[in-house]
Amino acid sequence: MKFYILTLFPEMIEAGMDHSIIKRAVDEGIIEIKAINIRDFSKDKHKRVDDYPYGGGAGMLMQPQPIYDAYMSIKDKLSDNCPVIYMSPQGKKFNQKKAEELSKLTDIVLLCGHYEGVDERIIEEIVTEEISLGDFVLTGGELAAMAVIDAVSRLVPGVLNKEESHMDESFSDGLLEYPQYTRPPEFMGRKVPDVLLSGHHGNVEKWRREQSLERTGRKRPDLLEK
Ligand code: 4G0
Repeated sequence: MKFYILTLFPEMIEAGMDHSIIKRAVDEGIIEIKAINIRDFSKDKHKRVDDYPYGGGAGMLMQPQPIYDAYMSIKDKLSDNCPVIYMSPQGKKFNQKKAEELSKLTDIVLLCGHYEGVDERIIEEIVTEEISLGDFVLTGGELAAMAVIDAVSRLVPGVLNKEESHMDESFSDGLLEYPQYTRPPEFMGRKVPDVLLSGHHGNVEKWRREQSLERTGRKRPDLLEK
């Protein structure tokens, strides 16, 4: 699976994806992450990529031409159905189901905006969908794009090893994870629940199910209503 990121800060993507599980997946050739610097496609003598909005108003916008040319520089390599995802607070809310859907594709393009976003004609011309992490504003789309790349990559077969991949079931049954404990059996006077030390697998399963339901109801009642 190959991710292409159109960005003004390719070093941010490269640094952010150069650790731990994602780094290992890249090194093993399971996923590929290629950041394309939009500024390289500026035709301005000062390499500018932003300008004032027509009609006035606060802030700057990313101009369409450098983004379009950056996209055209990779277009030949992309699969026919390849989505071009614009990370934006105006997008559809990202979730685990969307991550699963994207993990089945061969190529994904992610467009990262800065300032007040991009010229609307870029959205009309090349963007196929807008995705948001939630109702908050970042200084740029890079952190949001990296969150999507991480969430999608860990679902690609071979990215997680056997120990790492068990963790999933939590969100796939729509409930929050039950509380978990490791050694020592007592920490700061707080004991690990007896049932977990009992060795009775039936009781452990029952306790975990009850805990999942209880904390979903308490912390995320919206998940139970679904
Ligand atoms: C487009 C995504 C992109 C428009 C990107 C900002 C938050 C998210 C950006 C703007 C982002 C998210 C209108 C400020 C870049 N911030 N919630 N910042 N505006 O996923």
